[in-house]
Amino acid sequence: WAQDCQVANIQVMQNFNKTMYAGTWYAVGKKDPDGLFLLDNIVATFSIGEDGKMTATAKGRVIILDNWEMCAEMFGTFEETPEPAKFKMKYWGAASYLQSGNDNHWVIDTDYDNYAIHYSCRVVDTDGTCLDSYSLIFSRHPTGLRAEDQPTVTQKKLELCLLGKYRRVPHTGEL
Ligand code: ODT
Repeated sequence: WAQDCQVANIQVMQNFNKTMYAGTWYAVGKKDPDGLFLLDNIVATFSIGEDGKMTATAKGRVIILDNWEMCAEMFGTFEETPEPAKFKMKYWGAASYLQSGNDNHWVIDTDYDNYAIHYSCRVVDTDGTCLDSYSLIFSRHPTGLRAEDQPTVTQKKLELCLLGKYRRVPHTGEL
């Protein structure tokens, strides 16, 4: 298998089914981008509209203005691409001082019922590797990943060239 760290060679979920992906996911692991935004208690809920388009809301604890902590309510719309598991995510916050932007949103792998691995490269370096990425490990269960899903997730982290770069995302039930 190829682990050359080229963004263009990253394998994504085959035959991605957004209807099965819909619903609530709890972030249990995160590799942060430059300029970290979402800290912990991150929960994302995906929906498919009548027009077939995917949208999402996300909540999480954030730090803004360097040291102000709050619970952020975020919204996202997803533009499809020729590859079903690769989206463009336009996002913004319920409040104007929250982050907004347009990121890649790739679903690397999921079994739809237990785990999902998300990846976003914001800046591709001149050598084709990623200069600024973030990635979330999602579970359908706030308590974390099932033991049997951990080897799969570890393998995907390795393929993303991000093994060892994730931190645990706690769910303290504060939100
Ligand atoms: O935490 C960071 O530093 C980067 C976070 C990017 C902003 C996320 C905005 C969420 C918009 C609505 C929800 C979408 C669900 C997304 C799932 C994964 C990406 C966060």
